[in-house]
Amino acid sequence: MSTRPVVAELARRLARADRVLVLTGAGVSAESGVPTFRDALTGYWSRYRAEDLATETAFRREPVLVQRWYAERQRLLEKVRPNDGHRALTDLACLVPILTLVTQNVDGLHQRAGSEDVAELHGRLSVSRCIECGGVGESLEPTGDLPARCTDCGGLIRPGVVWFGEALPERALRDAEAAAERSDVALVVGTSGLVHPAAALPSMARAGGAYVAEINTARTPLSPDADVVLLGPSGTLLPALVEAVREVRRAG
Ligand code: BV8
Ligand code: ZN
Repeated sequence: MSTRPVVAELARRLARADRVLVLTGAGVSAESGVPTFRDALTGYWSRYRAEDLATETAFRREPVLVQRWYAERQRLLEKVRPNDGHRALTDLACLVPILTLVTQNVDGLHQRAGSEDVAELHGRLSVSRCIECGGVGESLEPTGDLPARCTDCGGLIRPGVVWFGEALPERALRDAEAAAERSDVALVVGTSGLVHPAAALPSMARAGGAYVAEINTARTPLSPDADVVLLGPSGTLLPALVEAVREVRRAG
């Protein structure tokens, strides 16, 4: 089914919206070459589930293994760039009065595309810190079978992400929930809707009266509660949506 009429209706709503919430997940970075969270465990890592590595328990039990996984993902980030979907969200922010960009991603690509004030619910992969003194900036790359340790206090070095079982950054979550409750339109882009509390934001937006549009290459558990589901890659659909908003504005 053509997405054109759905895009046109969504563009009309965006063009007259005061407040827009955008929630992104790993799918928005897929076209930059960043494996999505569910696809990140390939090759050597395919024997693990993300939930088994992205926890403090796993880290304390096998620090070298967990440091290796994050160090490999950090190295990948040095090779990738924002894609047209990231850039389209930066353009959209210039077309609506208040756009709140909330991401579950830890890759920093929204900021590299020019987005400002991004609410990073799950932290930032490129930041490493000591679990004892909180010192930042040291590499979490293990040396052989020895875990990476803080040169100041000898504590283990961890990635600056939010692990399962850890609380989300208070300010980011509070801003995200406030934006969800007050938004006129909510775009939910490239997320499987499986990780909480982020996954509750679209239903909070809907409860607050927002028009909820999901953009994804596949239907998800969030789809039934969305007003519209646009199936396709965000790197194509988001630029098309921004162009449609511009057309609505030109038509006046
Ligand atoms: C917490 C950092 C409490 C690590 C991540 C109910 C309420 C509260 C908590 C829970 C709850 N139920 C369960 C929980 C516990 C848990 C949870 O949600 N578990 C899940 C597995 C059921 N939640 C937590 O533990 C959270 N903490 O609640 O703490 C607390 C409170 C006070 C004090 C102490 C504790 C913490 C969750 C954060 C975990 N950390 N990341 C790391 O990166 O290693 S989450 C991780 O998943 C990534 O950040 C990722 O972004 C995120 C979500 O996944 P998605 O982004 O959706 O990615 P995914 O691969 O799943 O899907 C990709 C999608 O893109 C797909 O739909 C695909 O179709 C689509 N796609 C692909 N290509 C494209 C595309 N779409 C468009 N275009 C394309 N080209
Ligand atoms: Zn330290």
